[in-house]
Amino acid sequence: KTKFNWEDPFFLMEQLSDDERAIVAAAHDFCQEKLQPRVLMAARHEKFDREIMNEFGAMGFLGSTIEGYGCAGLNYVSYGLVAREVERVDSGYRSAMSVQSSLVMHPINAYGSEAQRQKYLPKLATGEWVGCFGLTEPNHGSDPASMLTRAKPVDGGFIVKGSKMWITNSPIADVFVVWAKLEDADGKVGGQESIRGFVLEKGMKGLSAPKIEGKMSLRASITGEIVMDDVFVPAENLLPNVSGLKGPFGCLNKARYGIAWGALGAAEDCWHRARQYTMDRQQFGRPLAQNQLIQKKLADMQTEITLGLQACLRVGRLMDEDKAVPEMISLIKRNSCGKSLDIARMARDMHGGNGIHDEYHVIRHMINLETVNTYEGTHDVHALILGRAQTGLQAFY
Ligand code: TGC
Ligand code: FAD
Repeated sequence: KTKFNWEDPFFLMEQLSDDERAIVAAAHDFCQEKLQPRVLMAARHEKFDREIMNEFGAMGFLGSTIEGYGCAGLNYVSYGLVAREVERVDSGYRSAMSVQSSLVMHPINAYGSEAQRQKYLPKLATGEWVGCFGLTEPNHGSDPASMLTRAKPVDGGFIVKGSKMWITNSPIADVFVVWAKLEDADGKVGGQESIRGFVLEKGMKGLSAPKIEGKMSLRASITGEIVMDDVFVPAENLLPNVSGLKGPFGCLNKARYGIAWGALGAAEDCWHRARQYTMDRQQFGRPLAQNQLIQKKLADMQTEITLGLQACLRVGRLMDEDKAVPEMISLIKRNSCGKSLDIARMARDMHGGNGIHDEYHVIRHMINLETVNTYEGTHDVHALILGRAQTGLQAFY
């Protein structure tokens, strides 16, 4: 007779192939054995351990959906399952992995020349090189079409000028995928269709990436600016096969999909910790978990996580069948982030005073999820994408 499994109510694991289950097991063990013991001090002291990128590389986590060039060639469901395991430990570690995979390796693979693929992908796959993705600017976040970064054609290449803000991995990056508007011969730029991708490299004259200090969220991930002060970029570093916002947005589709799985991993960690804590802690002569209010919160967490994971699996299967469209990804990115943030706040509350201490982990997830709910399109921007798709009415402008 079928029994209810409180941790996996709809038997998600049974819906996976043998290979996918093996990937979950390997990723889970790696994350719990190698990442979990480091995260408390990393977040407390705001230190990203660069070595983690090489360890991700050795596990096959970097650019894992790419075929060839030293990449694992996994399907999108597996990519999501790995993101969930990494983010069960910390959203910052998942960030480092998803930027490298979806926002740096994917555009080089999808929009780059064969020479660019050969040059960059193998070293990014092992973690020997770290990459970052520069779209957001100090004054242009939700509206990247208004970006001010410019590329001026010159003999043999381009002069790139501008600055990017809030860039994951930039202070330690070797490779910078940067989006800029290409000027015409008269020094003019058109609309979003003039946006092009450029691959910059550490050491180029005029390029710097200062760290942003004082982040209260995602402290185990390193974030910085990208400052481009008339950087000469050789012609062969232009990504030749895409122009317009569909270039960066094509990358964001992949990363947002991974975030949808990942955020639920963080939520699961909060749920499991809140359940255990309230079963162990006694108040008024009985476990906290014996109170109706506490059980309702646990039931709400279980419900949202279970439904959210089924949605991620469905979209992952559609991605693997090449049938997913961006609105589906907006729906799950928004749902997973918003629900996970609510769950983390609830778990923090259920831990009482202890909940504000980092050794109980829930407050770290909670403040991380504030970023996850904001980056890659805020919760409200994804609502507007979905609103536009069902009404045909543009609410952004
Ligand atoms: P819009 O008119 O909607 O579109 C312009 C062109 O882009 C195409 N497009 C897409 N293509 C592929 N995938 C998508 N998801 C696409 N969305 C749009 C569209 O078809 C059109 O192409 P074409 O050929 O017809 O010209 O552009 P808009 O300016 O109205 O955009 C509005 C809006 C708000 C939806 C968009 O700008 C948006 O999504 N804003 C959010 C910005 C964002 O997500 N930034 C993320 C920065 S990277 C980051 O946060 C990394 S954190 C990483 C980590 O640490 O994990
Ligand atoms: P704004 O766009 O100024 O938005 C502020 C508020 O206004 C939000 O609540 C938003 O929902 C709301 N809003 C905006 N427009 C509308 C509208 N039309 N209608 C209603 N409400 C609206 N970017 C990168 O390019 N690469 C990275 O690697 C990267 N990593 C990041 C790491 C961290 C830790 C953080 C915090 C951010 C990162 N980002 C990165 C930037 C991130 O994508 C942006 O912060 C995000 O897109 C929001 O842009 P913004 O901060 O400029 O906010």
